[in-house]
Amino acid sequence: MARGTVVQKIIEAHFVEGSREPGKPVAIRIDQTLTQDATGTMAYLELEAMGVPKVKTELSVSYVDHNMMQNGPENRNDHLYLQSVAAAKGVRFSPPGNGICHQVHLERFGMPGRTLIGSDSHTPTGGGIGMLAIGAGGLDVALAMAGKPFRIPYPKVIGVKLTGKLAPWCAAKDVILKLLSILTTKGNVGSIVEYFGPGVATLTVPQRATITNMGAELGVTTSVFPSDESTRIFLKAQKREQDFVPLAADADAEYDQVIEIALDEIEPLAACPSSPDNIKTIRELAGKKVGQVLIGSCTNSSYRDLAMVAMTLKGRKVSESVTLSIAPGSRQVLEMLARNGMLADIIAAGARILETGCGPCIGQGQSPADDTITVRTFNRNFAGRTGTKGDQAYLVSPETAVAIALSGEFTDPRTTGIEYPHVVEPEVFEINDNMIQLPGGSGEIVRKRTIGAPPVNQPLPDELDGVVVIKVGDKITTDHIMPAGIHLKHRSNIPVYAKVVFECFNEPGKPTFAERAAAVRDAGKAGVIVGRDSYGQGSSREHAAICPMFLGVKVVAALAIERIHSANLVNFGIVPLFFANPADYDAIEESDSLVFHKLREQLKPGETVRGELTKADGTKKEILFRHRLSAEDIRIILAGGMLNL
Ligand code: MIC
Ligand code: SF4
Repeated sequence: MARGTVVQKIIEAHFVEGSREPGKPVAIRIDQTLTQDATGTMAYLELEAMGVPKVKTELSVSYVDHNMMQNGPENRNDHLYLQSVAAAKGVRFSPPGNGICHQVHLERFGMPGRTLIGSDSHTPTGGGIGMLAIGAGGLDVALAMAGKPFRIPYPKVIGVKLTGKLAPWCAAKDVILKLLSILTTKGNVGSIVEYFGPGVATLTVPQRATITNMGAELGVTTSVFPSDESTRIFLKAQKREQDFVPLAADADAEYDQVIEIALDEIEPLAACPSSPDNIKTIRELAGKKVGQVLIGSCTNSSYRDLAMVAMTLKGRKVSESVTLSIAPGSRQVLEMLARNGMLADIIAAGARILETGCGPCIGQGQSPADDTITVRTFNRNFAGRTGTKGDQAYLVSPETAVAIALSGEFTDPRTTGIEYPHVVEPEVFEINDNMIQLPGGSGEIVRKRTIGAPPVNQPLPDELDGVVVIKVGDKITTDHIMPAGIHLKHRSNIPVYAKVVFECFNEPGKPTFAERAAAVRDAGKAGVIVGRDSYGQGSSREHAAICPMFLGVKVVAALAIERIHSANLVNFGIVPLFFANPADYDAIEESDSLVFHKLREQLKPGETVRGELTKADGTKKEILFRHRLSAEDIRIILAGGMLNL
């Protein structure tokens, strides 16, 4: 078992109760929370439903960065609700235009040694500054704001030892892509990645943050770097040196597993369609034509990244066969580029400048043409996430992206003949918090027509008469379950948003998933979803639990379910079960009946659950399920979800 690690030290300093045995739940005190608008409306509606007058955390910040297209009034209605509820509840508010939550939080609020939970799966970005920063569902974030501790499985710690130094044109992004090629997106649930070794000192905080950000794709609880001289320099440049504390693993620290990565052997890589762990070298892809290049997102839009892009573009021209669009991560980054002239170099080269925010990363505009390769500095390339069906999205570093933008095809940036720009990190960043709204004011909450209430579930029935509404395969992401893009604006309106659950699996001329599930519900039965490996990967969106719940789903049965999604299911009263015998996955088909007798009694920590499968032809089979529910989880599920408690 790991000892003497940074992870262990932060957990000890925040330990409330629970176990120190890997896999068993431990409750930790949460110092800071963050929310973004697409998950935040539900989180604050839930906080209101809990009757919490003021947040109890050291710091809570509400960001608007996802839903900024404002096609119709919905987005702005959300912003106004968020702004007013933040003021009333003691939460700081970062309005649209101020930047992506993770980038702004790193710049202005992150503190080494502190705990942070955020209603966004890329909250681990804060690990770059030495925080234990974890993504969670909105309800868990609301509970943390209410002063409740947060439960995680006591982690296994995967130590990643970094040696050497990155060569020119090889980037922090390539380091995390390399790690994804080793650990993949599956099978890491319950672990935390901790970086150590002499290579750590060669990376700046924004580079570390790129690595911890995309660590989310590993499916781990979070990733963390020590806090050292680089951290102090970054905080000083943000005029926050007082927030610095050093934090390092003991010299004789032990990890549960150690992976060594030699930074000097890292080369430019890409995650190929349509999974962040489908890794190839850019050398292998060289010459392939590209139609679109996008630079930005919470992974790669720091000052360093965009300054490097600007210096490479200076005096050159974007290839006529691509469009290059750039979304700076924060207003701080954009303002600095504007003041030092780099923005002009970017514009002169032919790039399209987008608003600071998530933008195309979550399918808000800039969908690629049919049959076109799109290359992005983002962290996710799940099928259809770009907004184009059948898309071919590749994920790369800004170094590789800018080389491709100039040539119009996959190009190893080391082969362009361009001298690698040496970006000098600013001694002092442009500090301008004038848009961060502090709590206070009249306390009046603005609630327009499109702001709904969080739906409430019924307690779990004892006889659960289930019907399999859908059976899906491996690696179903929350983007499959609850599409974002053009549907994102309905996040605060569950009856409308629920219509598109599993939209990508709907077939023309047949009833949609939503229609089938609602028919089962209206017949007084319970919906069952059957998944295979790694069900619920990706985002933290609790809508992937709330909307199925609204449609009457009571059970998700799979071979494996990812951490955040599983917690969201519990929070909304849906039972996450695992096939005890994986072959039973093959025995089940859509429309089969799956009945659980005395389910309330059957659900005990560590005990098997029996279900009775009846096929269309009347044949019956007993199916055994396992679960990993704690006594507390079971209490929540029996009540029909956390809000009922
Ligand atoms: C994402 O990157 O998928 C998102 C959009 O940021 C989500 C949150 C959401 O669905 O609102 C995430 O990563 O948690
Ligand atoms: Fe926004 Fe994309 Fe980051 Fe999610 S991954 S927070 S959509 S920039």
